[in-house]
Amino acid sequence: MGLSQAETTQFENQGYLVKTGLLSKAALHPLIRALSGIVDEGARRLHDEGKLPSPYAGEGFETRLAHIYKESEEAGEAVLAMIMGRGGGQFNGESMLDLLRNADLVDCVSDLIGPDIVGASAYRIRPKLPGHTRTEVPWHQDSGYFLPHCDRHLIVTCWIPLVDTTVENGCLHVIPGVHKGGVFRHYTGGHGGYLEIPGDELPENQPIPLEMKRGDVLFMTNLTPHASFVNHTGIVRWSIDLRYQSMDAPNNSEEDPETYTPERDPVTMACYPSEADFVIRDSNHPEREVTTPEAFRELRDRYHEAKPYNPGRGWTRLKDRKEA
Ligand SMILES: O=C(O)CCC(=O)C(=O)O
Repeated sequence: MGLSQAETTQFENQGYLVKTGLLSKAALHPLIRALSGIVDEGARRLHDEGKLPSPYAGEGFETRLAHIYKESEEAGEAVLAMIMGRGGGQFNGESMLDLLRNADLVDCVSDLIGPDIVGASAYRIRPKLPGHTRTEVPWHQDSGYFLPHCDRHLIVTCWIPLVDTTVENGCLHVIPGVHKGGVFRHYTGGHGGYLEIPGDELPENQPIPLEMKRGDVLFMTNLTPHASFVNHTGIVRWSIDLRYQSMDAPNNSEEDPETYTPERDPVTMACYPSEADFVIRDSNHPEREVTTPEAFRELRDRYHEAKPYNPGRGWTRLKDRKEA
């Protein structure tokens, strides 16, 4: 299907695009089933250990983790850690790779960055629990997390809700039309431990809340400011965010994590060296594509265990900020 000319123009001008109904139920279901399986495993274990009075087995994907957290914050946090560990990219099962390689999704990405595509290392799973303030994500641009020599490259974030999202349950908000102005100053130690652009340093353009249905996909640039706020409903606002870049942008897809050391010149590094990038499409060398769950898991685990050096960007701590 891909994107129409009008859609790519909207993306280029506004820095974001919501493509409605892109992903079918069948495309999302295996990941939802796998995530439900992790919640089930955690709930049963905590119940067996006497840490949860009920495993809430009768509850569905949207409500089970919310019930667990409401019953016991400690149990809820334990299940969250099973899903969001390793900075959010812990789950590296087959259904994640299948979604990362989903042809409808990647065709749209290809219309934005070209035919040869690398999956950018940081993908995240985000169960935003009712009333859980730590999973509010403050204003930032994804480039705030990437090394500065990558600022001129387009790295596309695909934000994919796994339930319908609304202002009430903590949908994503974006600031449109400011992605051509470079990277704003970010600070470390923001809300929830995330990077943060403080309110008085944000551009003046009005933020837009993006209410989306399951199946819709938001495409945004690495320079599009975005944030999400507290979930005031009783369901879990599940979403994932995946990232893609052109093969021409710096990446570590063919590199050894051990080559990432403090002695190495940062401008030779991948944009986000902490995790493994992986080839999604290579028109000249399709054999380089990561297509099997075994290869995907092995690559992600190898990087995780090696803990490659990431020099970061040296942002100031929020508490040391001097008012402008
Ligand atoms: O899903 C959210 O609440 C935040 C997502 C986000 O910050 C991102 O995709 O970079």
